[in-house]
Amino acid sequence: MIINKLADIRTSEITPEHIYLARRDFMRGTIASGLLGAATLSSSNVFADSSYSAAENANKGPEWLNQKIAQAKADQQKLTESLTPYDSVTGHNNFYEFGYDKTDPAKKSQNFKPHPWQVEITGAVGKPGKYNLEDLLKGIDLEERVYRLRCVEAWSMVIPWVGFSLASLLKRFEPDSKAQYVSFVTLKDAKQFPEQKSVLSTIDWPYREGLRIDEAMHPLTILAVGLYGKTLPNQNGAPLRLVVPWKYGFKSIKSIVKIELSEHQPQTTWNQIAPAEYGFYANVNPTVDHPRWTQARERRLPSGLFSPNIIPTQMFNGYAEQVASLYKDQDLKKYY
Ligand SMILES: Nc1nc2c(c(=O)[nH]1)N[C@H]1C(S)=C(S)[C@@H](COP(=O)(O)O)O[C@H]1N2
Ligand SMILES: [Mo]
Repeated sequence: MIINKLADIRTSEITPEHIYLARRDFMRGTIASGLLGAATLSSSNVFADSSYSAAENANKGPEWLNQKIAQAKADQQKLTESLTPYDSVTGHNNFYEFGYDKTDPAKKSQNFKPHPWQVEITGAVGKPGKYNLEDLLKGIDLEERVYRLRCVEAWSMVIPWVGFSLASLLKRFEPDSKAQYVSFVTLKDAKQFPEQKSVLSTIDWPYREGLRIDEAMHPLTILAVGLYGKTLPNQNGAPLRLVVPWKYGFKSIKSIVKIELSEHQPQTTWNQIAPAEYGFYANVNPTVDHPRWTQARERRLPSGLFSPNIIPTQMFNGYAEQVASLYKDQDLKKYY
């Protein structure tokens, strides 16, 4: 199996970002000369890493988005960890609208329609409105961000997102002095999300998340529209999802249709279901355990029976230098 084979490749043997960027430059050339096609790509694929060729077969978004993604600026910060292979990033997901098994999102999201898409921005802003995704992204330059993603269930990945800072978007809507929090809502559509019609579901749909305004405005907080240089696969939250790399994965809400600025802390899905287990803040913290398991360690994917790949969890998921000051007066055991 590809995933197991990739698990054996050591970090020192590959330079993923380098390969990735070189590959992307190659892709740009191909798009420009109109040669894009599976046959051309596989025969000219000089890079051995199969995760990149897997990305070539990704579902293609609309042309305006493909073009924007192809022009994304490369990440300046270099993570030393290997990227998680494309197959794991897109084959092991949490997206409960499609089911509770890790492979359900990939299997059951193939008919999901992320285009056309509208996003409403409302609440404590000077200029509220509802926009087509294409109009929302007008004038916004995309960038690549290679981030760790740490799920509260103690597995993690390293994902090369393509997106833009949430702050750059919010500022255009002119948040006012009452804008202390930002909340996000996923699409509600039982025709497209099989679990939303399930009577047994513990989740009160739609999925909701939220951030404090300083967290939302932090330069590490992005909205992603792609990964691995391609449009976001449906299972990863197409067409637009939040990524907050220093918080547990459940904060990074998928397939967003509404962003609301408010004065009071919003209700969020997992906090509402089990407040003793999932806090509003949900900062990655190896010293505050989940009531039912330790948070001191994580399984970095791909991980198998014989190479579980267990690594220590870092404070704020390794982003302490950038974000610790946001919480300097806060007891992180109380505000978990
Ligand atoms: N709408 C929605 N967003 C969601 C979820 C979900 O079930 N529904 N799961 C969250 C959880 S628990 C995690 S770990 C991440 C997983 O993102 P990934 O599948 O792209 O790795 O998405 C988060 N965003
Ligand atoms: Mo998660």
